Amino acid sequence: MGTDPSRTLKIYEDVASASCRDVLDDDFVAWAQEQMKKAEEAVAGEPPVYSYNVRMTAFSFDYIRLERLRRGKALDFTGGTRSCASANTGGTRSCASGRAGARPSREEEMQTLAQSLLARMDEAKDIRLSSGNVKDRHAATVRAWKAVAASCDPPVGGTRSCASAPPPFGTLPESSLHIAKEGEWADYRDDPTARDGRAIRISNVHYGWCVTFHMDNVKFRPGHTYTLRARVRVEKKPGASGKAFWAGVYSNAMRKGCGQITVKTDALHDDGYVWYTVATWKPGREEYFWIGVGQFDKKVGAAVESVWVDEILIEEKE
Ligand SMILES: [Ca+2]
Repeated sequence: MGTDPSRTLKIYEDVASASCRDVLDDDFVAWAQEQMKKAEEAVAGEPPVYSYNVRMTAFSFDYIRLERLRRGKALDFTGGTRSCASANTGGTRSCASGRAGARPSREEEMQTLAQSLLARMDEAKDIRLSSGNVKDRHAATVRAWKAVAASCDPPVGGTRSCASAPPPFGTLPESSLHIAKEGEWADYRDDPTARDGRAIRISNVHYGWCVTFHMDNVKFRPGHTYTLRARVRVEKKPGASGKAFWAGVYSNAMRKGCGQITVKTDALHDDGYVWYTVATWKPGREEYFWIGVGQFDKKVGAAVESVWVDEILIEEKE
């Protein structure tokens, strides 16, 4: 295991960040989850409080695993650890031999974890995922987990029964994206026209980068070129015209953009979803996707009612 004993885990550290993996790497988390399974078996037949204690101890490790999955982990373009069920783009990538079928798909694992964690929160009644200065994170994370848990018919212990085919490898649903000022700038909504029935609705009160996806957990092939696309629809405002939305990929390390688009209302034929290529770039460190309603004059207001994001798709260019 590659955990660094000299690094201290801080209380507000984001478990899905690259820096947190220096302290608690993926192998350690998998090992700890395995120990918890053994502990659960070991206390079978004991008073209920024993298994309760195991379930609650396991919560932390399952939480880390789910957050890393939800926010992009297992998007591995280097070929080593991708699960078979996710590697379904056009048949050009073969599954690693010996692993096929043995592991649940990324989506199935996320859904099972989300359902299990939410059930434990109901059981314990006093679990908080953040406190104090990041109070919004608790509610936002729970809402995102509920979206993951409900993404198909409930399959805990059973077979997943999605009506539609799994999305292409590299797809990240709206529940993987981060919302700033959730409830004010944007929120998660049901949307029958979204591929999976859910989307993020960005309201028209703020044109900053309301919704982001940090790519710390995506494993890119060094030196290769990738595209990031977003499936977006715009709810027009009658009689208004101007910038509908803008989106891009930004590098915190380089302090510059890696690609950006601005879409104007004139270019929109209707209110339906459209795939937009946001950026084509060679990934580096500390990069993230962002999207917001198009810039507007505060006196005049936005040119649209809202902007909806169904999912994003990261693909390696041949
Ligand atoms: Ca969606």
